[in-house]
Amino acid sequence: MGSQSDWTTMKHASDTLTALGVPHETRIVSAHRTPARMVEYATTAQSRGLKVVIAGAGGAAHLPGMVASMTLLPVLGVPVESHAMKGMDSLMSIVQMPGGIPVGTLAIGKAGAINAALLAASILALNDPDIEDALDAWRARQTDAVAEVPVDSPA
Ligand code: RP5
Repeated sequence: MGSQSDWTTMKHASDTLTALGVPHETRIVSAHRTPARMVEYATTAQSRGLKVVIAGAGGAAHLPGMVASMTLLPVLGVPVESHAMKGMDSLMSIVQMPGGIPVGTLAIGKAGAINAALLAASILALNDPDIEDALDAWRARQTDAVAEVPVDSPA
């Protein structure tokens, strides 16, 4: 993620990966404030054994696209909700990649962070039956949690 301030959102990706038993690391890597760290992170990600990168950033969110330009790993982008534009700036910055360098872009905020983790797990599950089983169980729990009849919320 691009900043400590992104962690509130990106923690949902980390928590989802943990729930699925997917080993992962969490790092602050800013395209603007720590460009050398970003280059080091992106250019060594594959050789360190990473399989998928989830990059969350807000505002002029260059991080996912810049990382994608420096690795062949799949990069999933999470637009973090900004104060000024409610994350529309983040979304447009991440989703509108010119043809040639793809970033798989998720929804703004918490939903995008959770779905980035689930999509990363789906990619890993292609070659990992344990993660496939964990995804199956996660979906089943989600289904079981949906009531058939709505109830009133407490006032
Ligand atoms: C981006 O700027 C980060 O991804 C963050 O979403 C945004 C604001 O960062 P802070 O000013 O809160 O550190 O680079």
